[in-house]
Amino acid sequence: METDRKILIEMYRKMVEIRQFEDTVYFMFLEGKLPGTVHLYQGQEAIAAGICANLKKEDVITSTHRADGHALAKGVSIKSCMAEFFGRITGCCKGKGGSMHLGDISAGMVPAIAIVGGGIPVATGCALAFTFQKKNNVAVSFFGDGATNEGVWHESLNMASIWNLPVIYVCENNLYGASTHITKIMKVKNVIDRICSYGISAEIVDGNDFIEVYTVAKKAVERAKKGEGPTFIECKTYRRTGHSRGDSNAYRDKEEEKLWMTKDPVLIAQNKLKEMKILGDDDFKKIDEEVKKKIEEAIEFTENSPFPEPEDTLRDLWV
Ligand SMILES: Cc1ncc(C[n+]2csc(CCOP(=O)(O)OP(=O)(O)O)c2C)c(N)n1
Ligand SMILES: [Mg+2]
Repeated sequence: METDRKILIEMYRKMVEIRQFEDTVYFMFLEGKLPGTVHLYQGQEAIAAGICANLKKEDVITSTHRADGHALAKGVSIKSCMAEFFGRITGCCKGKGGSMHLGDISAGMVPAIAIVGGGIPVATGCALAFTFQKKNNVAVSFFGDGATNEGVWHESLNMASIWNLPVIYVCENNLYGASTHITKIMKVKNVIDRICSYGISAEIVDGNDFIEVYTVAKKAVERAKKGEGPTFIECKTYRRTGHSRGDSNAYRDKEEEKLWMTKDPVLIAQNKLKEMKILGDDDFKKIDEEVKKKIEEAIEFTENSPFPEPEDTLRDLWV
């Protein structure tokens, strides 16, 4: 029970870290200080936190253009994520990747791939490698609903199924691929309705509820580690912000938006933790302040870090 308490508190802390990290970088983006673009993960924090709470450092994840939530939840440090966003040499990819390529192999995160669906075969390959190496680890692929229209998604799932690979496919169904609503590109109601063709164990979960995500992921990790093969988890969720940059979501149905805005995963987590008498308002305030301090330290660290030199461009390349 004490372990459960600790896990729940740690998951909540991760969600707050992601939320505050993003509030900060978005503010700096609007101030014109952040180069490039930004794809916020706001509204989906319970998924990264709930899944990664079940993973060991040696388990690996792959991610997407919306990568910071996955990175922070998997244990890539706030400092190295912040520095990477700002292209500094102290970033997790030495400033060469930016927000869409966050990752750190030493933390068990393959640098994110922004090509939609790109991380799916990589996670499948990592799972295959674990079986060759006789390692009892699991690979997790995070991707959006849009990625399930890519051919490589279907090919990877079939291969993982026939070879019984220790891989977990986590579809974050936020109802949109950029500005396109899911109903315009998929005739079936749920993404898991597509899974029956692969014979993979699949489940739908409320992606805004960290405990539900955690519980389903726990089962999936146990199955994979017992050699029972892949699991597909469809997390129903919603982007609280635009797709990227200054997207105002003008294309979204206002009623749909209003409904989902009432389901803030951070508030849901607070209410659950209060109901379970695990944390109260003072604890939330304390966690907020502790995280705020870490974010401020990360900004200072970033601002004091140099940019890569032109000659670094050709370093760390595999040619
Ligand atoms: C192969 C490919 N096609 C198109 C794009 C442009 N693009 C970037 S993100 C995105 C939408 C992806 O939607 P989804 O997979 O649901 O992820 P979400 O943005 O909702 O997290 C698109 C079309 C891309 N990066 N890669
Ligand atoms: Mg989507």
